[in-house]
Amino acid sequence: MKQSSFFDVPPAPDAGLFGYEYDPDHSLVVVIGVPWEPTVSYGRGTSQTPRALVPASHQLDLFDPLVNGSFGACVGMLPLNPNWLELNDQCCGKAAPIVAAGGVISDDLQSDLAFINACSEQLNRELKAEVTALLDTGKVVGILGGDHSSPYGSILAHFDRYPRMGVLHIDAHADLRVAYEGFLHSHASIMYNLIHEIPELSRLVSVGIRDYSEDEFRIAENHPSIRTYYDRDLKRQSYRGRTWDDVCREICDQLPTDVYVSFDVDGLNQQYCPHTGTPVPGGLSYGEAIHLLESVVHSGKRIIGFDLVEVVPNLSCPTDEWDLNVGARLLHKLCCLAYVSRR
Ligand SMILES: [Mn+2]
Repeated sequence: MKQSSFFDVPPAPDAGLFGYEYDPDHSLVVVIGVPWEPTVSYGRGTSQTPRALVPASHQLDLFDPLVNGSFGACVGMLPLNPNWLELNDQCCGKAAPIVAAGGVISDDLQSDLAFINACSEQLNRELKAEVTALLDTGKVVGILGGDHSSPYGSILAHFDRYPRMGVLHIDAHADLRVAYEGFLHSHASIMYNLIHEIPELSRLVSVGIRDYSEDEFRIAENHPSIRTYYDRDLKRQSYRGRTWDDVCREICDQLPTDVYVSFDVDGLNQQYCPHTGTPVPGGLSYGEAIHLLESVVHSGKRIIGFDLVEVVPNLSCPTDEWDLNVGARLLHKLCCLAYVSRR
């Protein structure tokens, strides 16, 4: 199913992401949906997004000035892995009492916790293998979560391919917690796990951070690879007259040439993600986030891979597509920038 270039006809309701189907010969940018949220600690629903965002993406106009063309036929999303859907359902059922216990794991919860941790490791292993195979054929790969634990295997696969890469991490949260609530691969632990699994990671630049523990603050301040742009500092600089463009130049200067973008939608102000699971006041505007991402490419760096996580549809009112609309636009922009980076 192709979007028509000549008529303003929307894609069929069952068409793929942005109206296109995955085609191994023509899809240069491949999106993998990871419907995963066992470790979500507050509002749920992000595992629905890989399925729900696809029809919402049909609303977009696909012209992008950076691509200088209608960008869509080069993107394809793989069918959702039915085993991951099944594993997520099993794990979410077992996780609920653990989350409710606030991480105080009684003996009768230990086996369920071990099961969830094993499933997280299975997902990471399988995703890493799948992404590695796609990178081997020259594809650019983006992950659509799911919670912020879902892209872990993909980040590891990208590091194997691009060992000098740095990570640009947009988020309200530092995600430097150690096994939050007992989950080794918690959505709140992904950056902690990353810097420990890859001590040679050259740079982790986190932007928009405004909800973090003292331990996370100490880790961020003391780790030689981490640079954190706290939301309160960004706001103060803005109030004192520093331009966002100037801040973006500084952030880009902190990054190596190869940049992996990990974008938690709650890094944005909640007006752009009203149903995300762990909202925090403050955050980037949509325009600031887009300018930052475009600045990475304009500064001569390459976005070599990405993930978009923690987008949550309005489950109580499915006709309200705002969260998905914003998510689809962010995903499209990330696909465009990764595609432009590839040339
Ligand atoms: Mn977050």
